[in-house]
Amino acid sequence: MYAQMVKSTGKGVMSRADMSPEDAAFQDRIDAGEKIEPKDWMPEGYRKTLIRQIGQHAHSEIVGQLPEGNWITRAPTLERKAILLAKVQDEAGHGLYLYGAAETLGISRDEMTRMLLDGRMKYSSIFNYPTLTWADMGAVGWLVDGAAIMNQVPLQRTSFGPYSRAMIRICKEESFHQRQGFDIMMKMAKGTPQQKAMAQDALNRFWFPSLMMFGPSDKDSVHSAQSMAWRIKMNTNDELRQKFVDQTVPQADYLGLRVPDENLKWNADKGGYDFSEPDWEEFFEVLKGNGPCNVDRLAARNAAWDNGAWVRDGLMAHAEKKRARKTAAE
Ligand code: BYC
Repeated sequence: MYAQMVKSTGKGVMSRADMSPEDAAFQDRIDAGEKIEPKDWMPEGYRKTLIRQIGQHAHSEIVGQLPEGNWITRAPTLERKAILLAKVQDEAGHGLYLYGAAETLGISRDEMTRMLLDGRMKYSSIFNYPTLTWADMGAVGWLVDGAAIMNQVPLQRTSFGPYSRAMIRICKEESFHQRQGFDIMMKMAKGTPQQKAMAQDALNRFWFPSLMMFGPSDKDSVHSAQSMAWRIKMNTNDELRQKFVDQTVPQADYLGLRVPDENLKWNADKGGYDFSEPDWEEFFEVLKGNGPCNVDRLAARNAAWDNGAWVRDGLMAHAEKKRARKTAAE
C-alpha cells in the first residue's frame, strides 16, 4: 500500500493497525486514486489538514498581491502596467477559488480571514520580503511564480476534488505569470549594465527566500508524511526544491546571471545540482512574524478588512431587503 511505503518525515503516518474501519476504508479509496468530494466521509485530520493547507494557500494568493501591487503605479510602460495589473487580479481570483474550495470543508471565508488577521493562520513566507526595484517584478514572476508552479502542478492530482480542480485553472494562469516575469528579467539582463545589475540584485535577494517557499527540509517537516499518505501532498518539500533548482539554474545561465550560491554545482551522479540550504533560522523567524514585512502585510490586510466593512454591511442589508420582499410576496 502506498500509505505504508511513505517514509516517515517528522511526524509519522497512522499505521493500518491503529486505523478504525472507517479510516481504513477511506485510506483504501485514497490508495485506489479516488477523488474525495465534500459530502464524502473523511477523517477529521484529513479535513483539518486541508483547511490548513488550502486556507494558507488562499491567504498567500491574497497577501501575494501586495508586493506586486506596490509597482502597478510605477511600471515603466503602459503595456507593463496592464500586464502587471492583470497578473495581480489573477492572484485575487486564485484566492477566491481556493477560499471556495476550503468552504466546502465546513469553514467560512470570514472565519479564515479572521484567522489570517489575528495570526492563527499563515501565508507564504515569501511575501514578507520587500519589492525594492522594478527588477523585483521580474524576479517575483520568474522565481516566486516558478516555485509556485513547481509546487502546484502536482497538486492538480491531489486527492480532494475541489482543491485539485481549482489547481488546474490556477496552474494555467501561473504559467503566464512566470513567463511575464522571465520576460522582464530578459529585458533587464540584456539591457544596459545598470539594468543588468538590477536584475542580478533582484536574483540575489529572491533566490533563497524562493527556496524557502517549499517549506522546511524533510527532516523538519511536520505534516509531509501524513499529507502524502492522504495524497494531499504529492511530493516532499525537498523533492520539489531540488526540481526547482534543477529547472531554474539553466534559466539563470541563459539570462547571463549568477545564482548567489558558492556551493552550486552539477552532480552527475544524482543528475541534479548540489546547492546550499536556505538559512532555516531566518525562515522560522519569518514564520514567527519577524520577517522584514510581516507587520506591514498584516496591517494592510487588517486595514482592507476594516475599510471594507461598509461594503459588506451594505451587501448584507441589500440581501436582507431582497429576502424580506420575496417573503412578503409569497
Ligand atoms: N511559508 O510540515 P510542513 C502563491 C509552515 S505561492 C509559511 O512542511 P506542509 C503565489 C507549515 O504551514 C505560495 N509557512 O508543512 C505565488 C507548517 O506550519 P503549521 C502558496 C510555511 O503544509 C505568486 C510548518 O511550516 N502556495 O500563492 O506539509 C504570486 C511545517 O511545514 C511555509 C501554497 O500554499 C512557507 N513557505 O508543507 C502570488 C501551496 N512552509 O501550519 C501568490 C500549497 C511551511 O503546522 N501548500 N510552512 O503551523 C503546500 O504545498 C504546503 O502547505 C507547503 C508546506 C509545502 C507550503
